[in-house]
Amino acid sequence: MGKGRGGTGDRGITGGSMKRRRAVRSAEVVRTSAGRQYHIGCGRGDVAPFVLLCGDPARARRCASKFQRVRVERANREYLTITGSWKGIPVSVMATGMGPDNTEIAVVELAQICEPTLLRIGSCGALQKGIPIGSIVVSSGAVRLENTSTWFVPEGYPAVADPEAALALLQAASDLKLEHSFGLTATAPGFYGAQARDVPGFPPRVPTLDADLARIGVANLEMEASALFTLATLRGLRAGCACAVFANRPANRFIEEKDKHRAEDDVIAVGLRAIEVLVAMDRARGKRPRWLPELGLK
Ligand code: R1P
Ligand code: URA
Repeated sequence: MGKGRGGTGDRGITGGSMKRRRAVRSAEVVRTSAGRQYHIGCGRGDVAPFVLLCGDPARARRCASKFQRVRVERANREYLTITGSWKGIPVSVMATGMGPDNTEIAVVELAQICEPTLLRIGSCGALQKGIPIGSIVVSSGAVRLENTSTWFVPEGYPAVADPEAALALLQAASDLKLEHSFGLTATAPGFYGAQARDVPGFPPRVPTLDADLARIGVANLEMEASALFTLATLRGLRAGCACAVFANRPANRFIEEKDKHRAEDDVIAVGLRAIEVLVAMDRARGKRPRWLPELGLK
């Protein structure tokens, strides 16, 4: 049967004897003997229907410290997943490590065990002079500067945020009275060359990239959103992204150490409040396929 697609998964018969039944692991959807996904180390029941994603495991722990109850903690490689509840809503936070390739693994493996809404609570560099360090950028979509997503869809395929997720993040930032912007993100496959940083000894091949993106109205640069949006759209999952601004590229400024935790707490608060808003949208929607403004929040 070709490469095993459409088969019964990762169990089979080896050795030609019906009596000698042994587990055979598929090389396509790889699970551990305990039935957990190979990289994220999570199995069915470990992850809540709402998952906050970030690169940094320390931010995931900071987020989980706000949960009322922690039920599951899984750590494998750079992936750290903590599941608990917040205001009575089951929630997970997952650190994926940095980059679109890590995000691909997270989204694909999560989708094997649940149908989550995925909200990235990241950090970014602002490309526009008027977007201050410490503020929040909510993504409407993302320019696919990375090529992880290109192994699934052609180059013209748009990486767009789910409208409910984007609206919930905007509502959250507004409810929390945080300075925020809404716009296009660009997702780079690196922090230095791919974001046109001028580092001695490592000149970027396209030194004008940041200014070029700014000129066409892109708000911010980070390293995960377009892979998240593309794969979520492909699989029919809701995904959104809010980032705390750590750099302002036109001003050549990076966030002070003393201000970083406050900015992280802000983006965590936006993610958690957005989940509350999404729960209210889902309640108002009932069995309708999607939420509309006329339904309000319940
Ligand atoms: C680079 O410093 C990292 O920070 C941003 C980038 O996307 C990249 O992962 O996001 P996180 O703060 O979520 O890791
Ligand atoms: N994360 C990025 O990817 N770029 C920045 O400039 C800041 C945070």
